[in-house]
Amino acid sequence: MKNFANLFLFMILFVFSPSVMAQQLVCPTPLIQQITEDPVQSSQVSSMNGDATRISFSSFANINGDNPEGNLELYLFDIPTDEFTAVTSNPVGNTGAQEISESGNRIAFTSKANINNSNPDGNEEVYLQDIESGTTKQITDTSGVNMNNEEAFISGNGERVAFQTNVISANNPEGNYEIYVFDNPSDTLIMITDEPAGVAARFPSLNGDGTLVAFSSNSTNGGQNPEGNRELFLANTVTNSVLQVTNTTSGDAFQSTITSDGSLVAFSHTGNVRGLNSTGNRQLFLFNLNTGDIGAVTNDNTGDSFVPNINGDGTCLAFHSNANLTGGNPLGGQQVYIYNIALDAFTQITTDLDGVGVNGAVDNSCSLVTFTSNANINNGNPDNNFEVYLAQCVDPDDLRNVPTLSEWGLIAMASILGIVGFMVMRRRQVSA
Ligand SMILES: [Ca+2]
Ligand SMILES: [Ca+2]
Ligand SMILES: [Ca+2]
Ligand SMILES: [Ca+2]
Repeated sequence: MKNFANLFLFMILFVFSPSVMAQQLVCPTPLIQQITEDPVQSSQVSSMNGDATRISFSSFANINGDNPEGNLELYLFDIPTDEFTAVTSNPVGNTGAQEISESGNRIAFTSKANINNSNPDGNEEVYLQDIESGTTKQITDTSGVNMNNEEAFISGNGERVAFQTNVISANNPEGNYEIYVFDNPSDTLIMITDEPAGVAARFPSLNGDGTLVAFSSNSTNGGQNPEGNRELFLANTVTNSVLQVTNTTSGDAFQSTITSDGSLVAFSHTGNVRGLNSTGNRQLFLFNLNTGDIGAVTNDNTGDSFVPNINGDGTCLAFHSNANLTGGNPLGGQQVYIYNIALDAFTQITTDLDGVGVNGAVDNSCSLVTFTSNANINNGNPDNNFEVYLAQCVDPDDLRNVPTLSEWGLIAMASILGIVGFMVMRRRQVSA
């Protein structure tokens, strides 16, 4: 089936290649594949490993009959075999925010379910799932009403998990939001932030080995952030130091994402970071740890850009935005984009306006992007619940080695392959 799909992709790209702009990646809308399909129950927050063989996501749907209760469960989708695996299966309690490691060996997630009878109080705990062995390790074991461990983020090698917590403990008597990192080989927790009441450290992200932790905090940082707005910080667990990356007078830092080698940190901020955002839109920036430079990814006053997700190799990043970044989003829909760093070029992945495209993740080839959307993409989601998708793109360099055939012959072949591809894709049903 994948061979047909790839051949179809190849042919379509060839037919359209004369119109390809030199500095743009190619990602025509028909190449978006719908992964989940349910008439009612939504799936959310897909994440993909670096070589694009595995997608993790959470879903209320009863995929493969594993979730008749319709609570939120964690699933794994294997791209080469088109198979779903239920990672969690609980009668009650939602299992949500999750991320698969770049190496694809583990998934970090948070859950309010009573997994292995170890969370009877039902607050949100952090877990580490080993995919090959199927074992689930509980990282936090806490209790307390409205005390939760959230925003689990896994290192590229799957050995460390960062999260935010507002649980009251001896280390955090105020119960403000602090960042911790769990080190799996040593089975220990590392406290990254230690702030007083009123300060919230949030949205952690990790590099490949988990020694660098980026996060957003409104800490005054010993007078270096006197306004107490949310700035981006970068902690190093080897040198035990924390760098304040941004220094703005207003606006806030939100989510960030780090390359495997830790050399680049992409982040979103509404402040005028280094004079690059005078309009105060939510923009994306790239911080180069080696040079100290910060460059603008988006510099656009037509909308806001959210949740950057850089690939491990640091060649491109996925995000969603309601800005009109390529001219293809004049009505301001929430669309998924990828940004190629070397080409300094955006590709708009989604175009539909009857729903949003959000939370993109891109592989190391910059050619496969998973995301979720409630739009009726390719007429496969008329009920407008959230589904998981996989978009396939191709680098323009790949087009140069294509042999020449007549254009009409290609269109005929592409049409035939398209019909086959369509039939195959329609067979990919998520059992209700
Ligand atoms: Ca269930
Ligand atoms: Ca608990
Ligand atoms: Ca504290
Ligand atoms: Ca500041």
